Amino acid sequence: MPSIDVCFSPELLHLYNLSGKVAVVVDVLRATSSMVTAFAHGIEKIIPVSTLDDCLTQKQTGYLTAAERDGRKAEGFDLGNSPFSYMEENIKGKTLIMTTTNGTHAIRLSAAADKVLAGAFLNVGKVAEFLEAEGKDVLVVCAGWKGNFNLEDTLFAGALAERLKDTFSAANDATLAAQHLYRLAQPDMAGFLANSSHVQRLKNLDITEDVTFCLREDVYEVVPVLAGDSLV
Ligand code: 3SL
Repeated sequence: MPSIDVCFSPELLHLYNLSGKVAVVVDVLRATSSMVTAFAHGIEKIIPVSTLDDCLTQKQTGYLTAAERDGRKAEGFDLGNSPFSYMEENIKGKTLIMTTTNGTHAIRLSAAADKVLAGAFLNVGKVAEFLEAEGKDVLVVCAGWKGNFNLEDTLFAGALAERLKDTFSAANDATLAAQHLYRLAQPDMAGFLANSSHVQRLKNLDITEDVTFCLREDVYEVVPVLAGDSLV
């Protein structure tokens, strides 16, 4: 039986061997939720980059740019990091170069895996189906916040492990902890996360609708997969 493991922060990735595994990178609030929303609304390609400079230098005619730092849209870019910005008609068929505080960097750091997927509550069911079809060991890479643990990405890891509990074994205590937390949180995920750091950070920026939306499960059927430098 393949196993599912959880890396709580990109800073811990050096402890894991990604080779032969499928990495599911998650940044529930909000990078991977926005990416999944963008694909569900017809974006063709997303190039995740780590820095604001990379985002500008890789821009080509017809490409859109998106940049977020510390929760705010960065100056000089087309879009920020709200999933609601990716529900617009004008993103259809476009390529987006995107940089966010944690999520895009976590994707770049996971590139050594056999496959890299973008996961979110919004597409958790489809991610689980993809992983079952693939049948390889899985590492959920939580984007966290600037190297630190966060609750929302851990809850996603728990949700995914729950969906896969009959077909994947828990690799270790990290997976079991994520599953326990998810079970505790599930009756009221928003309430469970109310005092969490990033929910508070976004609340201070008056961003609350995004949080409610990003906690919804199985809204979209897309699974963004890294192909070279781009999610497709
Ligand atoms: O850290 C990230 O990658 C972002 O998702 C953070 S925010 O939700 O846009 O503030």
